[in-house]
Amino acid sequence: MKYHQIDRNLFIKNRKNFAAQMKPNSIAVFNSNDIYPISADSIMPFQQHRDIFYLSGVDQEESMLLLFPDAPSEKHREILFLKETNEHIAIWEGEKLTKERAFDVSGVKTVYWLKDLEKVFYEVMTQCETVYVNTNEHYRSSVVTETREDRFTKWWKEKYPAHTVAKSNPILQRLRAVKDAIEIDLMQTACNITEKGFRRLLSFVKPNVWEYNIEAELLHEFINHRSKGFAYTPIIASGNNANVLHYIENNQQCKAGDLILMDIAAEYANYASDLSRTIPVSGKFTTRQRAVYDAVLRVKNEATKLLVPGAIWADYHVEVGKLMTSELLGLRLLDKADVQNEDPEWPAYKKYFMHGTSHHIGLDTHDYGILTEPMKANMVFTVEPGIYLPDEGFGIRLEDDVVIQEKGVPFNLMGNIPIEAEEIEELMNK
Ligand SMILES: [Mn+2]
Repeated sequence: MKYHQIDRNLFIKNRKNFAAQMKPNSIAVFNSNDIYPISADSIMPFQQHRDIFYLSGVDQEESMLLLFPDAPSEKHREILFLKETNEHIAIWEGEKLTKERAFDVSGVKTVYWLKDLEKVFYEVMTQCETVYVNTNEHYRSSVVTETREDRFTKWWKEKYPAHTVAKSNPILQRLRAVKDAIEIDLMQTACNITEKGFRRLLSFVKPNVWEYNIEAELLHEFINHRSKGFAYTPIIASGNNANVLHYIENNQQCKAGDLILMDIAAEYANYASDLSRTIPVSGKFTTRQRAVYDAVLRVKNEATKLLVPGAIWADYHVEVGKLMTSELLGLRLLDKADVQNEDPEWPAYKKYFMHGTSHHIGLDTHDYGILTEPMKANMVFTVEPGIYLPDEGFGIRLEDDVVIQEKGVPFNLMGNIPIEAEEIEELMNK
């Protein structure tokens, strides 16, 4: 792990909060992700499942966390099962968690090796009535592989068919959506690393650089600051590529006079940041580009103010739609008739701004959070309006990550990252 060790009090609190929601005499289990194969003996870099990470800080494959708040034996209230390590294994596999290190990282006192799992699990299962299963109910999820969690669920259901099941996911969706101060610090670190990458670009971008040159500059800066790299596949889209919303080829040359839309951000300690900026290849916006840019920025600034405790995500989007409609009228991209005759299911502004304005962000870039429930303080959202103009050869999106406050406007974790057109131009021409 490149990141500094996280204060384990975060994980201790997270487990306490989860356990407080569990039914009497129940257990909950959380498994690591698998390491996914490529072919031959090639593998993908490991990415820990965010739920076991959230509840334990264990960032290692083949791990399992078991919570049993009503366990008759106190040492079984929290258990970690880990892949065995010793000095011998360490020579071949590199550093893995010892039982002492696992406690140090997670605060879980009882740590078994995986070879003891069946025996300990049998004892625990004879003492509990309900098992919390960790299914993935994220609103955007579409998973085709069988996860380690799925395999474990199949295994115990076959072996212990008489237990009741309950769902972990709704509890985690609600807990993970509201960030602890320790998490907000980690997210601020991710945003600060992103800022360093973006500032590096402002002096680097010139006509004829290639989109992948920009990607390489960012990755250099991110890894140099203890990030694993991009929090999500970066979008570096010059000219009309900006109008392909999920453009990730990043293989074109940036031409003088064009804009580059970049949706690029670092992760830190598995926490995501999510930034979008749009800059002129030549270091100067044209009058038309600038007019559209400022319109997007005004929508972003006004939309941010609507993220307050009690707001409902869908209603917020209706309000942002009104802000955007008024800007598009100002830019003469829409006229009054377009708005009067609009389909309420697909309002006129969606012709130029067809994606959502905000999503939860945290351990996942599109983080947990139940969108039909009112917003709360310490939820972290992106704000990312855009205007896409294929006929004019450019698209603009601006995006920051903000923390909802108990009172007043959200705190912008990206408040130090240049966004005003003048400042961008000035830094590019220095
Ligand atoms: Mn985003």
